[in-house]
Amino acid sequence: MGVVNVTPDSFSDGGTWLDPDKAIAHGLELASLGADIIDVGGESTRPGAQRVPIEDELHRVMPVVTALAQAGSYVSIDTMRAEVASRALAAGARMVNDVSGGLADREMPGVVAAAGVPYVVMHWRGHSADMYGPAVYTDVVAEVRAELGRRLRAVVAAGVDPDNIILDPGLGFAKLAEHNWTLLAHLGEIGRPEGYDRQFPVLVAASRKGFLGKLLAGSDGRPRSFARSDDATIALTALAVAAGAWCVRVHMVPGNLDAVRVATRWRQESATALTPADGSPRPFEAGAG
Ligand code: PMM
Repeated sequence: MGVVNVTPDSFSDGGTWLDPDKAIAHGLELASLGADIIDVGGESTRPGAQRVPIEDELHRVMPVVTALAQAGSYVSIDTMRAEVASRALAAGARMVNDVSGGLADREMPGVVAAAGVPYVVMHWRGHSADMYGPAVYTDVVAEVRAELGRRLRAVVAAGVDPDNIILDPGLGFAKLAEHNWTLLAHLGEIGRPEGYDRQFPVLVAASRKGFLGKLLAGSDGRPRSFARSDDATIALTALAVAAGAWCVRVHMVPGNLDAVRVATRWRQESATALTPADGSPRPFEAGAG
C-alpha cells in the first residue's frame, strides 16, 4: 500500500502532495512501481494535529481519488469520516482505511457495510491532539487485542462482513516506542483479537514513524530524520511480512516491494518446513490474504 498524504502537515511528507496534480502523479508513480493499493488521505494524524473541517478534507482528496480511480488504480480512502468515505467510494475508491476503527464517526461502519468493501479497523484511543495521554498500558498486547475485539464486534453488528475486515495495531497512535515494538513482536496475536477464533489479515504502517528514528538516534541522542529512516522501514517490512502481515503501508515503494517479495518467499518455505504433522493450520495461514 503506497501512501498519498494530501495534507500540509503530515509527519514525513506534509505539504509535498497538497497540489492535486502532484498528488495524482505521485499516486500513479507508486502504482507503476508496484503498489497494489494507493491510500489517499486528506487529514493529518501526526501527534498534536487538530481536526480539519470536512470541506477541506473533501476538497483535498476528491480530485485525487477520482483521477486515480479513473486511471484504474485500486484506491483506499484514509479517513475517519463517513461522509468522506461515502463520497470517495462513489468516486471509485474500493477500500476504507479508518484509523479510528469506527470510533470517530458512528456512521462509518454502516457506510462500509452498504458498500461491501474491505475495511481497515485500526486500534485507536482518541484524536491526535492528545496522542500520548492515553498511551498507558499494563499489557499492551492484551489491551490492544481486547479493544480491537470490541471494535470488531461493533462494526460487524453494524453490518460489516467479517471477511472484509483488516486489523491494524495502530503504531504510534496512543503508543510509545516500546509499545510499538512489543506489538510488532506479537503481530499474530493482533490478528486474533479477543473473542475471535479466526485469524484476520493485519496491516502494518510503520513507514518513517518516529519510533524508527528514535531507535536509530545518533550518539548525541538526536532521532534519525524520517528522510533517513527508509532503510529501517524496509527492514521492518521484511520482518513484518515474514511474521505474516498481509499488507504494509509505506511511503516509498521500491525497496519495500523487494522486502515483501523476499519475506513472502521466506515465509512460504518456512511454512512448508514447519507445517505440523497433524496438518493443523499455523498462525496466519488460516485467514491472511
Ligand atoms: N498512520 C498514519 C496514517 N494512516 N492508516 C493506518 N491504517 N495505520 C496507520 O498506522 C496510519 C494510517 C499516519 O502516518 P503518516 O503521516 O506517515 O501517513
